[in-house]
Amino acid sequence: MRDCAWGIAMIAGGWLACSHAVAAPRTVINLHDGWLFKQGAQSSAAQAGSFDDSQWAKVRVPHTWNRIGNAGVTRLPESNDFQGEGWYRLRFATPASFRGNRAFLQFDGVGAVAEVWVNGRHVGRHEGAFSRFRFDVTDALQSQGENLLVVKADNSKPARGSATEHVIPLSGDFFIFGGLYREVSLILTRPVHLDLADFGGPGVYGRTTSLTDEQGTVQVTSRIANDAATKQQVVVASRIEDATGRVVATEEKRSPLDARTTIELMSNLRIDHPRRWRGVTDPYLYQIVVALRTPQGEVLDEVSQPLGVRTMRFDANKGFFLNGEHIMLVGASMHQDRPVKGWALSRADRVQDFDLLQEMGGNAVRFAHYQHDQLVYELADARGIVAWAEIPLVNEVSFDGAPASAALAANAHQQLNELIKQNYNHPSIAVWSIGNEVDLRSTSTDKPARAGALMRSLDALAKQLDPGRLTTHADCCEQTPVATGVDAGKGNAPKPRDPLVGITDTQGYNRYFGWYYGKFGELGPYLDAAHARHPQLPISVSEYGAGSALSQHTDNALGGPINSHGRPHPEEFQLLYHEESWRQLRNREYLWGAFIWNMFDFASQSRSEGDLTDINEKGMVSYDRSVKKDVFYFYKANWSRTPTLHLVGRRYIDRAYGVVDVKAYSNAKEVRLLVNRDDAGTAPCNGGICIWRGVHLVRGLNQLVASADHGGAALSDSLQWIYSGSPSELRIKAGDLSGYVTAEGTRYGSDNFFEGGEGANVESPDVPVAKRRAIAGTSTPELYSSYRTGAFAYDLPLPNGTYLVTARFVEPNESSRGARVFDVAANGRVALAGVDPFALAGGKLEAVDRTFTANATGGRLRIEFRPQPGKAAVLSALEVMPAGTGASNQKH
Ligand code: GCB
Repeated sequence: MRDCAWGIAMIAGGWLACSHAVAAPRTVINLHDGWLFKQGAQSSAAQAGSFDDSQWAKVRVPHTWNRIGNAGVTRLPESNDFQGEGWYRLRFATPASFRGNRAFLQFDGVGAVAEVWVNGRHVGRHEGAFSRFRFDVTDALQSQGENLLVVKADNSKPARGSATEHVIPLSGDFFIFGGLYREVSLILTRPVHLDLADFGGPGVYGRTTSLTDEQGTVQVTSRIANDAATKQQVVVASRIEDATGRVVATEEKRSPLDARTTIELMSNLRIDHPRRWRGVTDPYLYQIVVALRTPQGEVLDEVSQPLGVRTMRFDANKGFFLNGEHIMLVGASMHQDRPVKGWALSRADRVQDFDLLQEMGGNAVRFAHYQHDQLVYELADARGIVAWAEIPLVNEVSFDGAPASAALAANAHQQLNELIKQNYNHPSIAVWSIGNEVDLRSTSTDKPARAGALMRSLDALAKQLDPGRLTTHADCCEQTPVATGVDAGKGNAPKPRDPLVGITDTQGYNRYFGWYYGKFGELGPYLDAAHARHPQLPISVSEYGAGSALSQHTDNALGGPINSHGRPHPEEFQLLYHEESWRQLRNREYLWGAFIWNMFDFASQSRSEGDLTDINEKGMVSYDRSVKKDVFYFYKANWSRTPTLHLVGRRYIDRAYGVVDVKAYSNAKEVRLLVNRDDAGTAPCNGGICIWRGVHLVRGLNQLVASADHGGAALSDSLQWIYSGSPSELRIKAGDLSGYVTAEGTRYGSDNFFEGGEGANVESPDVPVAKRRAIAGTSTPELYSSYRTGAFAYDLPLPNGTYLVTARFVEPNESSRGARVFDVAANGRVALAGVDPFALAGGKLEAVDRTFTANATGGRLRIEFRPQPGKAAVLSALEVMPAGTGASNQKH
């Protein structure tokens, strides 16, 4: 297929032009410019020529009217989350080369339902926001002169009675942008041409049917359409070209074509000593070229498609094999959006996304949760990135838990047909995914999930369309209790949920231990149990991830509970999550892949998290791609072969504590650290992590420089931190990831230096602010809003000397004296005996402080909280100041 050069589609007077328009057998004219746009429903008059569009906005396609996702904790006024109709009108001239030819309009993606009129005539409707579709407009076009193209795009929120009622996805954790957000083009062909009406596919489909080092056989199926009113003779010349354009295999067939028919013709082409597509090692591509000619030799049409010859195999115990060689697929999922532009991305945007994935060392990508632009599959082919392609069957198959309606099932089938037909030839694609978390909705409502029948029919369709690839699906909920809390409250019986794991050939598990539920360490054992439950099923981790806000930091990511659906989301928590998760994934050889959720922060209207609004911030890279988060370098150190050294803590500059653990991510064996030019020692790097414990900062600016030798390459990295505290003072907000600054400017750091116990909040973040119980007896209730509980100790780094230690308590839960009693010991000697916060304060949720004196020796002061048997100590904050500086306010 030959395209017009980009950007030359319009010339003066609105006539379309193309650099080689007339000579080529097929002409593709991009319709970028000259569009008029209006948001909101219009009368049907807008379909016709006489309609007054003089007030409509001039736009360029790709275009979306939506604008979602911004920095800050409130939605900016420039946001536009309108979901409904948007209308586009374009006047364009019939190209001179149209005469005697066929014309098709091609839309690469319209969010979400498109209705199209040409010169007032309705030419088609397409449901689904992600796939390419074409309409034959030959009869609607003027033979010469001006045409009017009108498109209604509708991204109404799916609901009963809405335009998207039966269009997948019914819901999802991503925004469906409205509009002509991918390319629109006009294609002119001869009446005999490769089929353009095959679910938006290229009409040419190649499949490697046998492959050895000596020879590969490629079966090429061509669909040939004769739109003429008379029978035609056609010569179908198929060839394979190598990457230099040299022809390595050919076959010609001659066939009669009845009037107005489409036929399928199969050719078998053999490549001697084929060079394989080897993923990132050698993503070698051939091209399949199919030319249609008249018996006299005139070329009628020609289509080129990528070909990569390779074998892919999934083994339930040993993972993934490319051309017989084992590789663990590691990478991330991607959505398709950016700030301001939304889904209307440029080629350069997509290239940058691949550059970033590859810089991080990814060899695989999950294109979630829907069909992406053709360009990204081409990039995956060209870069050797193994891809997971998917249809947008997400969360549920109906609004009420019933099986999918016939209309929704038909739409899911249509979108799967489109995904597979349009992307069949991309060697990078390893699996077709027929859904994501299809029964998720049932876990949070009292509805059943009857997705089994639809999933089975989709699986069968995928196999029928493409016997050469396996299917997959990303599971959320195998073993999740049914409708926890909902049914329990209502006393209803649990609602049934169809088992989904095992329907597809391979399985993905979306699991978030340590983020949404459970503990980091449960991931590996969970997967082992899943593997044991399904010993024949090749499994992957299709999602794992944690959010991170670039302006939110903590000194110890284990210091308090994470509020996964809210704020804050300290960047350091994301680091710990991934360090711990990857540790469990990397050696589980039965896993065929692990996909981080997500490569980039992305728009999701349901999110108010971290320091952002309408953004899911689990990305390795920020929404605008300007910041590679520290976690990016953790994976780079582990996955990529590029010598890597990165000091962690780039954005946590204003440090709360003067004694810190410094961390670097590197694939060097060891790294040396200088702090303010002083040697802080050489740390070994295990699993990409190099740590220097207990590094002392000076007051003011600190310069940290790390350096390493990586196979002869000298690596270095540096960062600057500021410390404005005093080394002989420590203030810690216990059980909290954020810390706290009083109105007077006294800073309590996040929980740190602790051993044992667990951080908790007095009120769970799920409790609405208005309903939270107040903490009395203090002017700084916020300081008492969290606590450490259990049996625990603090090992405080302090210069030798005598200190006043103030422990701040609140009884969060117990409602009687004696329910919680503990001693506080300093350096092994009891300093406070029989602390009972309820008794001391005279009630629950009353702040109470106790101060005592203790000595630091050998640079440390150890304070232990020792509960009576069967009870748990609590501590909300700890303040340590040199004795003689005056005790802080003591409550009660
Ligand atoms: C999931 C979903 C994905 C969400 C993600 C999250 O399991 O498949 O669409 O965005 O979790 O961040 O919660």
